[in-house]
Amino acid sequence: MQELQQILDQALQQFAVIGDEAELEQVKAKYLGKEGSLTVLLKGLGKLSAEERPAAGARINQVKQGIEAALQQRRDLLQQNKLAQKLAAEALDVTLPGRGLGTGGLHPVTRTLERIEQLFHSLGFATASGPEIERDFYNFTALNIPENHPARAMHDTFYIDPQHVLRTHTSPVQVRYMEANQPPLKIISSGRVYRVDSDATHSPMFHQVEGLWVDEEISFANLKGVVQDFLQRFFEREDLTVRFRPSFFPFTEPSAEMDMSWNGGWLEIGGCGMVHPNVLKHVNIDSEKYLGFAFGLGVERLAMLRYGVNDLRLFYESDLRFLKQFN
Ligand code: 2NL
Repeated sequence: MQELQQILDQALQQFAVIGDEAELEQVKAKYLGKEGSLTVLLKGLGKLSAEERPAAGARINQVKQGIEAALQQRRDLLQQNKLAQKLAAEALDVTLPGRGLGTGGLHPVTRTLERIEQLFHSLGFATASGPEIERDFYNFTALNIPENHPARAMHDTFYIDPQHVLRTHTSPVQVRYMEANQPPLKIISSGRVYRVDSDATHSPMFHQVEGLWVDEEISFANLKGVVQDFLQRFFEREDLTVRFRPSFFPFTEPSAEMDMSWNGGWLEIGGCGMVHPNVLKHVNIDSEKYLGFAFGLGVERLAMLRYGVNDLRLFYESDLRFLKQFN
């Protein structure tokens, strides 16, 4: 029984220096495994006399319990240490300064649209808006572009179904507004428009702003004054002038292309004209009593000129290196 005490002492000593859980389980086998020293002693009980057997058995079991208790204690300790290490490694320093949130910013085309609207509001224009999926009637027919007119093909329109298109200009918004309101009307409509077209200077989706002023005495002179005033303010150039060249649009008569002075030359900036009497008739406005002017400007074009961007596609590539420069 001297031997039992030695086994217990040895086991406790060995357990006390083991730092690894797997190793601990291996060492356990040395005592409690199939060939373990305690197991061997237990098996040997059979050789003892019936009188000796109960006391010896009790002693061996006592030592066995001692070893198992020491083993469990060591296991708990190793697990505690492991947890403590993990917590230390993953500790958060709550006193560190935050990383901050990205503040984001407005797209240059959105900024340009907001600037355009603000300037026209200051000139007394209200804003009208309408659907991007538009009925054939509002996009074409009401604008004096009849069935089978080449303009419908000219626009290279995205058709939703035979009666509905992605609007090819913002004019249908103004048609709807004229339908619902009586003159005097002084509005702009701006937003996305769509045409089947894609290269360095054309995107299948782009933005337009159109203006419309309908009243009893409205002239080309008013039109030129409004457009020039707007462009001067938009580009912050008081010396900027506007030039009209005769042109054709089905929805205006007479019609003109608008150029503005730029670096000693002229730059085409949009189109305009006096609202065609047929357009007024479609919305039940008395074309004998009222007349109006209308114009259209390309928003991307204005943004490119103002910001010095040379490729339209940059606006639609979502490259933050480009977009961040505007905020
Ligand atoms: C361009 C040309 C233009 C209009 C748009 C218009 C709208 C109504 C009636 C008559 Cl409701 N006209 N809009 C008129 C002339 C030209 O846009 O080059 N846009 C970028």
